[in-house]
Amino acid sequence: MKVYGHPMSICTRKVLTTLLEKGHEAQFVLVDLGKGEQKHPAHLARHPFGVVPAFEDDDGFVLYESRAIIRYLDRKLPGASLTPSQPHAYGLMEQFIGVEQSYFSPAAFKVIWERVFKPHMGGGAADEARVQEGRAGVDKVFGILEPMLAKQPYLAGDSFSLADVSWMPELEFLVAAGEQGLFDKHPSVAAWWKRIGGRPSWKKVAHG
Ligand SMILES: N[C@@H](CCC(=O)N[C@@H](CS)C(=O)NCC(=O)O)C(=O)O
Repeated sequence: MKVYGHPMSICTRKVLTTLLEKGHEAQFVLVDLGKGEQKHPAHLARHPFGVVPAFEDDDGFVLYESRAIIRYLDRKLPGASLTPSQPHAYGLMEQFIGVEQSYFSPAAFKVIWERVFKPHMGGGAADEARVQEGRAGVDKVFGILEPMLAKQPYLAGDSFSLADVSWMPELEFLVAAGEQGLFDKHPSVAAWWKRIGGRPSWKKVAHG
């Protein structure tokens, strides 16, 4: 198996975490975003939208979109399932993958871009209005998660699932962006992040 991506990419990190959770090794092929390699013809042949990650299975099957890839890996690979079989838990997992994509990620990315990626790329001063907008969006999402995570340890219920995996990269970058205060305001969200962020898979993806 091959993963084409970048180690700092939020979406690539979801795929790498899933592979580690499943105990499976894949070849990592760097697509250097700093050099614009995601727009080169060789990568566009794998991912027509010119972003990362892309994935290639041993039989040559190619897939893109991080959330599709993690569902595929969980279904295909042996090891503990990251998809609950109980219908309510399954529904919650899908709901929170959707919440991450539709509400959390757009808000969190505003903060992460302005505070982490933009300075890293020499993009100049942060747009503080955009940071505030993103912060308000994250605060709203955390406020919705808070009462639920006060009653259950993971997004889908009692067990860790692909839903938790899909939130991990942005949670880590929010802390790196100096937003620990947003977690402190929502103690059950903070406890959940501590629980999932302490998993060996995530520690390896984020810190090597
Ligand atoms: N919906 C896609 C998003 C992919 C995406 O936006 N990837 C970013 C890195 S996390 C990227 O390649 N950015 C480079 C660019 O936009 O040119 C997924 O989940 O895989």
